[in-house]
Amino acid sequence: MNDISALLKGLHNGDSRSIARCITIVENDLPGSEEILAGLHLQEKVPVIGFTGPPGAGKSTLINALLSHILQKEPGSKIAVLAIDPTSSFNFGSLLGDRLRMSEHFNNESIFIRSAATRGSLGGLSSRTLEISDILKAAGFQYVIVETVGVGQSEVEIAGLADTTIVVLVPEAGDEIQALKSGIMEIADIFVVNKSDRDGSEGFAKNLMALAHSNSPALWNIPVIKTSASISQGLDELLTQIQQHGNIAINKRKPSLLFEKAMRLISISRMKVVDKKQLSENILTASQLPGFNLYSFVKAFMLKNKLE
Ligand SMILES: Nc1nc2c(ncn2[C@@H]2O[C@H](COP(=O)(O)OP(=O)(O)O)[C@@H](O)[C@H]2O)c(=O)[nH]1
Ligand SMILES: [Mg+2]
Repeated sequence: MNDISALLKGLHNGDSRSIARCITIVENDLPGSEEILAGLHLQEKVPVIGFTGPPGAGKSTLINALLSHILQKEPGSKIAVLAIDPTSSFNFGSLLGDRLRMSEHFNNESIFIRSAATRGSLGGLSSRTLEISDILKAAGFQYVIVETVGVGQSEVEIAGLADTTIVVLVPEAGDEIQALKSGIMEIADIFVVNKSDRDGSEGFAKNLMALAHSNSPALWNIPVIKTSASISQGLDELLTQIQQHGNIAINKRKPSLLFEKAMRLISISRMKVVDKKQLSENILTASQLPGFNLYSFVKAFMLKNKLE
C-alpha cells in the first residue's frame, strides 16, 4: 500500500491525523492530491451546512453553541467545522480567534475543527473549500459545518457548496432593504437573527419574515430564527430547521448542486493552466501600445497558449 492509500484508509476510518494530512495535501495541491480526491468514498447523505453573514454577527459563537447542542441531543455524533477567514491583514487575528472561540470543543474527539485561509479567489472562498468539505464528507462525520465571512463573493459561493445555507444577521444590520440589496435572499435557506437579546430584534425579525415568506421557493418556507448564541438560545429550533431543510435539499436539489460543483471544478482546473506571471507581463507590455484592445489581447493570448 502506498502512502496515499494508507492515508485514505485512515481518513475513511475517521482518523483525525489522516484527515488533517489529506486536507493539507489537497489544500496546497501537493503530490497525491488528485489521488486522494478520486479515492474518496463520498457520503452523499452527510449535510454540508454553510454559515455566512457579516463579520461580528456571531457565526463562530453560534456554531460553537450548536456543537454543544447537537452533542447533547445526539450523543456520539461526529461533527466537522471548517472555518474560512479572510487573509486581509486587518483580520489577521481572526484565525486564532475562531479557534479560541471554539476551544471548548477543541480536544473533544467528536469535533474536528480546521481553519483555512481564503486564497483571495476574487475575495471569495479558498479555492479548495469544495474539495476540503468533500474530504470531510468522506471521513465519517454526521455534519460538516462551514463558516465563511459574508463579504464579497464568498456568500454566493457558499450557496453553491452547502446543502443548507444559513445567513446570520444581527438587529443592528439595519433594515430589510440591506438584506435584499446584497442578494442574500437568493442564497438563504434559513435566516438567523442572532443577538436577539438586543434591542430592535423583534422588528427586524418581523420585517425579515415577511420578506423571506414572499421569496420562499415552492418546496421550502424560509424560516427566520431568533437566537442568542452567547446564551445558547434558539438552538433547538435552529437544529430542527437545519434537519428539515437537509432532508429536502439532499434529495431534491442534489443534481443542480452537483452541476454547480462540476462547473466550479472545471473552471478552477482551466484557470490552473494560465501562467499568471506571463499574463501579467504580457498585458503590461501590450496595454502600453496604442490601440490596445483587451478582447483581442485575450483571444491572442489564449490561442498562443493553446487555451482554446
Ligand atoms: N449580545 C450578544 N453578543 C453575541 C451573541 N453572539 C455572539 N456575540 C458576540 O459577538 C461578537 C462576535 O462574535 P463572533 O462569533 O466572533 O462573530 P463572527 O465574526 O460572525 O464569527 C463576540 O464578542 C460575541 O461574544 C449574542 O447572541 N448576543
Ligand atoms: Mg467567526
